[in-house]
Formats: sequence, structure tokens, C-alpha cells
Amino acid sequence: MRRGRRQRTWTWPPAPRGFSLLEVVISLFLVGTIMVVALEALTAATTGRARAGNSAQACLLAHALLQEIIDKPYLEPDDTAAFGPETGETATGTRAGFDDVDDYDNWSESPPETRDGTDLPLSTDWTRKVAVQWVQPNNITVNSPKDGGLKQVLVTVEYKGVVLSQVSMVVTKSRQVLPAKGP
Ligand SMILES: [Ca+2]
Ligand SMILES: [Ca+2]
Repeated sequence: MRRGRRQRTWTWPPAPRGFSLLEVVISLFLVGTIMVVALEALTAATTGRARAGNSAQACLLAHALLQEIIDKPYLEPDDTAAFGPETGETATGTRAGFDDVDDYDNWSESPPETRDGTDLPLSTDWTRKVAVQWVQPNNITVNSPKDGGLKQVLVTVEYKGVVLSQVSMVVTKSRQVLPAKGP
């Protein structure tokens, strides 16, 4: 008796086979890893862009206020001069009454505002502070207990309590500008 033989059938191209469980698991792992890396890169790029934008805004806020201050006369032009605001100059709670450089000493505003007290746009969470001090004529890095003709102005800008910008300048008495007196 002759035993029947099974015939094998070959096809071309070979019939596609499915993925094994191991291949599926490896693929899922690779896709997951790539997504995590991509998300981290996207987050880093977004954070970096926001940080650069904040730095630029801090720089603008600091320089705008510094320019306003150094444009003022070195000494009080109208009243008996005092270091800091003279009588009545803080009555409005704004910078509107400030008319000499040292009036701005210890000024702090949050959010930053215009001279008349109007909040600047997009300034929530921002703070500007000013410190003014006499410095020594022969070494402007050293404070002076008296007026030697030089005042250093330091403007600090913070975002959510973190200092992002500090700019300073020394104003000299020789460039003092007094208002014209009428007849
Ligand atoms: Ca003043
Ligand atoms: Ca003053």
C-alpha cells in the first residue's frame, strides 16, 4: 500500500505574513520613545522662545525707564532739594511729579506703568524698581555718603520675581538742565 504524500504549494511572491507579538511590542516602544523625545524638544524650543521674548521685553522696560530718569535734571529745579522725592511729588502715587534724578530712588511699580500711572500693555507679572545713589567721583563703583556730583541710577526689571534685566548709568552734575526762568 502506497502512502499518500502531501504536496507543498509554492507561490510567488510569497504571501505576506503578520507581525509577531515581539515585533509589535518593539515597534510600540520605538514609537513611544520617539514621541517622548519629540515632545521634549518641542517643549525646550517653546521655553527657549518664551525666555528670549521675556529677556527682550525686560530690556525694553529697563531702558525706557532709565532714559526717562537720566533725562531729568541732576538737582531739584523748583523746591528745596532733598534726596528722593520732594514734598508733594508723590501725592498722585505716580511718577508724574518727579522732576529730578533722585526722585526715582526706591521707586517700585508692578505692573510697570507710564508716568501718569497707566499700566503698560502685557505687563502682568512684571516689576520695575529703581535705586539711585551718590557715587565717588574717583571711583564710580563705590558709594559716596555725600553729593560729589555723580549719581548712579540702577533700574531692575523682574518677571514673576526673577530678575531679567538690570541697567545702570551715572549722571553727572555738570549736565544739569535747569528750566528757563520767566521775566
Ligand atoms: Ca523733585
Ligand atoms: Ca529730589
